Amino acid sequence: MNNKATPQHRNAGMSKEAVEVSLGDHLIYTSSKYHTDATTHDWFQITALTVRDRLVERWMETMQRYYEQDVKRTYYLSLEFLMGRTLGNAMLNLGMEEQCKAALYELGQELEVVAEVEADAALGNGGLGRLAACILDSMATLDLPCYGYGIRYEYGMFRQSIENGIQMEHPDNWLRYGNPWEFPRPELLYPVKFYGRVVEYRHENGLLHHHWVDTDDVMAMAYDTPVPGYGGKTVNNMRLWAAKSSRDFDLRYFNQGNYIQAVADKNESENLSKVLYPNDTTEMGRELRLKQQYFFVSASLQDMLFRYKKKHSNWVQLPDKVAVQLNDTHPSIAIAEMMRLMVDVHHQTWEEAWELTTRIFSYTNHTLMPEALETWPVAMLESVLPRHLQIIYEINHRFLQQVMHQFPGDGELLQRLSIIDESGGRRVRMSHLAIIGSHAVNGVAALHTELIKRTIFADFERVMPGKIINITNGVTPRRWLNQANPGLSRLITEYVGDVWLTDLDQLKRLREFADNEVFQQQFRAVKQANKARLAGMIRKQLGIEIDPSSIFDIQIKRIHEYKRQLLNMLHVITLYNRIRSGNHPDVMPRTVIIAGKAAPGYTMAKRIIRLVNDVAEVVNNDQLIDGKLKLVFMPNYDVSNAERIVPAADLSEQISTAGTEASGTGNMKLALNGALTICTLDGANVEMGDEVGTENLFMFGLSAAEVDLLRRQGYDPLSYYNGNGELKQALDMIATGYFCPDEPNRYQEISDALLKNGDHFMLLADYAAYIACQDKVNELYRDPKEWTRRAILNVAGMGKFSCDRTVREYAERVWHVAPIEPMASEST
Ligand code: B1N
Repeated sequence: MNNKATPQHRNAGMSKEAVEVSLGDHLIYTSSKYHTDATTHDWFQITALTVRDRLVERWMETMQRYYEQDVKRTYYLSLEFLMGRTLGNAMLNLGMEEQCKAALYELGQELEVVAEVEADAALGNGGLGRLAACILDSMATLDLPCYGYGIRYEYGMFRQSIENGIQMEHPDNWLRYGNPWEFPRPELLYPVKFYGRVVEYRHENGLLHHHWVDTDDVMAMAYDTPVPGYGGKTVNNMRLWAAKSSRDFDLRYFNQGNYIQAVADKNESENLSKVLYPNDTTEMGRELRLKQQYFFVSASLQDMLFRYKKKHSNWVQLPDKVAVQLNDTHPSIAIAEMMRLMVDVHHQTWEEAWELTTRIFSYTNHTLMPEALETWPVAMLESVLPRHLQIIYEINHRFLQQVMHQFPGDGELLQRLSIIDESGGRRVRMSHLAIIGSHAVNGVAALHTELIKRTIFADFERVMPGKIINITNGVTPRRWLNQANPGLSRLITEYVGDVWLTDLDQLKRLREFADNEVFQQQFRAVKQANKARLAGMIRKQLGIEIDPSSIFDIQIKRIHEYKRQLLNMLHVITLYNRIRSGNHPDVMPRTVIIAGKAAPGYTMAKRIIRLVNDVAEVVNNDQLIDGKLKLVFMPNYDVSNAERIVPAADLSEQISTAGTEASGTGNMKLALNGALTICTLDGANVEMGDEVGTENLFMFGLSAAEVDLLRRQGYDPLSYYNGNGELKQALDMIATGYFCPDEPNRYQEISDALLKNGDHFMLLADYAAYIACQDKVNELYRDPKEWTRRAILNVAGMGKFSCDRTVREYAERVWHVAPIEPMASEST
């Protein structure tokens, strides 16, 4: 390497002694502390910096290599990156864990304790944000050039506590102790415009030009975080933008001598990156949210065009150097922004700009839920982004023109396809903009893709057949198996080698050991140890004693009616009634664990959390139950808690109404860690069944087609209620306040939702099948060998669900990018 500023790799075979020296240096020169004064936070900070130093070398080398080779880069635009903790992952990827552990030990510290004080980077709500994090991990591991672009929220996903059974939200001040992984780039600033008006003038060449003027500007400042791949050769960049007030904006007031107002306004513009919206699969049309979207999109596009311009003098090659993936519609204003930059700022013709734009962009759809499909009021766009609204009109006009030629005389088709929804208050449909402006649109599981093609995007499938494709989600086996479950990882490696870390299909070689008694025993011992550890956590955190030999029946995900935590509760109450009746001696001891956050404004979801806690209070303290059934609500579900809960699961609950969960990714993590799945035919569950054999899953309930048919025929929940004694009993207990005698009608709305208001998610229709399926779970658990055999077959069948496979599909089918071989090591 000829660049003198690039350090030589010092990390090759970094010894325990070298780590110790580095820790000592950072203790003095970074923390300015004596050994005896250092807090656990200090130890974390200096350990992170020691690891970071090694990362930075490879990061700079990677960036330089990309620059020199002028590679095609993929830009992953996402409003959410749910990264969790970084230290463990960074050590694993660099192969430094043993040395760090030993060096800290020499200094009197436990790595496990030190690592626990790292705050999660919780810049996401759930599956969509965690998928973005998994995709970055795979991109780096596969040596694919990638930049994650998003927002550096000052406050991430709220912290949840439970007080008297009720969810309380607390701000997530994750940056309070500093973030050792980020590099602020105060020099890397872009202006982002808002509001103002558009002036037109005719250029001397006769073309009409548009100027967006009198805007309120906010500056976007970059913070970079290294994203290492496994093996640590490629380290990509995640660039998150923070809002800074613009000097121009302030000056207007300063000049008027209004100092206080100027400083107050400065804070206001910095509110843009203050906090993550805590809504998962439900959209709220707030102006601040639209501004967040445009803020990071505008900064990211300016940044990528700036990078391109360093190597190119015209735009012809842009699509050969840039691919942009839109993580749902949240960043889809990027399509209008790219057109604006190309046409207004860089003076390309509309046709040239459109060709470039559609070759660059692609869009992932993550939901069919109508309430999650983003639309913005035309009036709001007109005020916040007036030029973009004009551009959207023009895109729409040209698109509809083309459809009109293709399908003459079908006015309704045009209305349905239009970006502008004219029914009841004019709104801009962002998914239509995203589809029209992209060359590929994908769903996230086979069933989901079929459904979007048949329902919400059926007209697009007709006018642009082939544009919608499926790319099934996946999860990174590095975090979700190797890091989260060292016991199982070691065991797997012992039997089939460690290639599974980067080639998860290798897990299929475990099939030959599924009947092997020694392997089964070892597999069970690992699960037992993980369950004991979780039982310890629950005892310590909640003071609840659970039986580590009971079935650990686990549902961890956002609380949402479509995910049907309530159906799970109906089963718990049914079990409770059966045990109390004394007529069911065959019920195996079971611990039902539920965790997840409810959006703060989602009343029904918060009510469900309260019900779980009320039921738990009654069940866990009933002498007649004699410990055979426990119900635990674990507060504050996040990535780090998931890493402890997932490895301890026997049973994974994936029970959404068929046709509602786009994919699910928790389903994959739990099965990968040896849980058996009880599930509906929804999302990626269907493909999990294909991979492991449906005989090795507990599948039940209506299919998506049956749900649809039943709804059309007229679904009557009362007929199920009246026809099933156990169901009636369970529902009556909820409705009459059995679990809340101090306020008997506390759950009236829950009962009404199911019995009077149509039971939209068809819990009652699926109840009997669910209970029958849980009975099979109960039976199988009596037979530990058979249970373990199936659990092994589940792990063995999870190869497909590595997000390395997911990313390879995007790379080949959507982004058209190839791995960039790292240079041979230059270590001395
Ligand atoms: O995306 C995940 C899927 O596995 C889940 O099935 C799906 O529910 C999830 C608006 C969303 N879809 N839509 C969102 C998140 C935040 C927001 O403000 C919508 N999340 C999903 C990954 O594909």
